[in-house]
Amino acid sequence: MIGALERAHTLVGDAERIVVLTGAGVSAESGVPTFRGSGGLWKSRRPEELATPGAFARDPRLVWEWYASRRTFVSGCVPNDAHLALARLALTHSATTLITQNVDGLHHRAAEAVARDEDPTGAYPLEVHGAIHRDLCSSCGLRTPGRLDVDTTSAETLPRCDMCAGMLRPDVVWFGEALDPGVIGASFEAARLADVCLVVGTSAVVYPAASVPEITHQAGGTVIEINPEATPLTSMAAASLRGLAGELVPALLAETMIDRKR
Ligand code: BJW
Ligand code: ZN
Repeated sequence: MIGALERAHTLVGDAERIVVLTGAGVSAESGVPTFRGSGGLWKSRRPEELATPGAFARDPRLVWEWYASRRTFVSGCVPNDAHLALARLALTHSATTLITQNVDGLHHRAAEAVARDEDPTGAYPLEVHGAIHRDLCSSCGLRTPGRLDVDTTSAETLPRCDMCAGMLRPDVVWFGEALDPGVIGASFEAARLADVCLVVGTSAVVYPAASVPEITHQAGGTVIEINPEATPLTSMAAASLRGLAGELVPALLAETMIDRKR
């Protein structure tokens, strides 16, 4: 374990360009449930059954119920030490690209907390799967801030667009839907140029996001993984740190940032 942390520390310390890909595990210690594994189910349904356009077309009330409860829940969660350490890295080391699959907004809030009176935008992540606190009109495509008090009593009470009265949905990317080409394109380009791709708390099974570390690896860069469990990426990782993001990310980056100041 100590060997892997030391190796990862050297790799990050020597890297000029760093890409970070995060998944649900980075927010687990903030209390946000992950998707897969124990506790990753919602009313015994798998994400693949609910996070689809077909599920929304069939039963928008059920899908809204899931998203409204998660939206309310994450609004009460706070960034943990992993989010904060990553925001500090992105603010102090401008050649860092933070990419998240999470829709919970906790990286944004960490950036704002760490930047204080400075500009936080350099630590805002590329959110490849969207944001749960925004709505998207399924008819006209307008994006608007989402409300917390979504009335999921019946299909008739679900939120409607102010502009066209079309049905609103959460502004997230479901299975079978295309990711924003600008956002995933920028992610792939950063991955191609990166010396190191640090992958934190993702099962790395959902594509195209899971291609990010593969692209860095194929382009000659190095992959470092932080996860309590092995993943499909483990075999290509130069260092696999087994443990919790809230402990290992600060342990890795605090030392790295001290070294960078020397
Ligand atoms: C900790 C921890 C702690 C716990 N510290 N770690 C290639 C091959 C096969 C399939 C495909 C392919 N390309 C595309 C597909 C299809 C599909 C896909 O990938 N399917 C696979 C599942 C088989 N992909 C898509 O459909 C994508 N769209 C697409 O490809 O479109 C093509 C297209 C082109 C043009 C026109 C039209 C279409 C879209 C994928 C969208 C995924 N959306 C979701 C829901 C978002 C909204 C919401 O939040 O509800 O995104 S699904 C869900 O999975 C969510 C997550 O972002 C994503 C990834 O999950 P994540 O983050 O990895 O979480 P978990 O739970 O899986 O893992 C947590 C990890 O944390 C675990 O490893 C734990 O061990 C660890 N952990 N505690 C550190 N404290
Ligand atoms: Zn509309």
